[in-house]
Amino acid sequence: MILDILTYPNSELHKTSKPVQKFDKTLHTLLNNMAATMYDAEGIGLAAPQVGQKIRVFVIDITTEEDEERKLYEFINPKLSQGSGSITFEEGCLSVPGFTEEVKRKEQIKVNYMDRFGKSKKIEAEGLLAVAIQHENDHLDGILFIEKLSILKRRMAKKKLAKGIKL
Ligand code: Y12
Ligand code: CO
Repeated sequence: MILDILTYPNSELHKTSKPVQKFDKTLHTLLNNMAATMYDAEGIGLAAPQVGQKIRVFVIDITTEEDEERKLYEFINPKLSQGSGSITFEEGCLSVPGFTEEVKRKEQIKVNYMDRFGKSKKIEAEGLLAVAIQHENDHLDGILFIEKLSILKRRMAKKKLAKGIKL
């Protein structure tokens, strides 16, 4: 099922999400629907608050048409640690349609998280995957990528988004 994606300036996008406690059918259905919604919208990442669910869950698939297989990541209750290096990447977000801007983030990160069955997992990510994880993890804390811009760029972005002008 394809879910509705909340878009800026919906205030629900600025709320903090709660950890998942039940790893049940309801969670599995949400994860399946989030992946379907992300693929349908041609995105590479989607967090639960973007579809109106304030729980600490996100999905990511950074594979391209050149890759032989799709690799869908499901992160539940993620905890990011030991970031190193820095990377600047032109980011976009399904909740901020038609707007992209460069954001500086950690180049390498370590993540502890759970899978859909509640099993603890660990991953070391770098490059685009690390950027995607940090972007989606910010959604769980109610932070959009436009909040990471310099004050000047953020002010310009918010003005343009308010006027509905695409950059
Ligand atoms: C690097 C940077 C950002 C992320 C977070 C996930 N971001 C997305 O999945 C963005 C998707 C997106 C898709 C759009 O639609 C199409 O391309 C058809 C789009 O275009 C418009 O809104 C007009 C913008 C963003 C992970 C890694
Ligand atoms: Co986003």
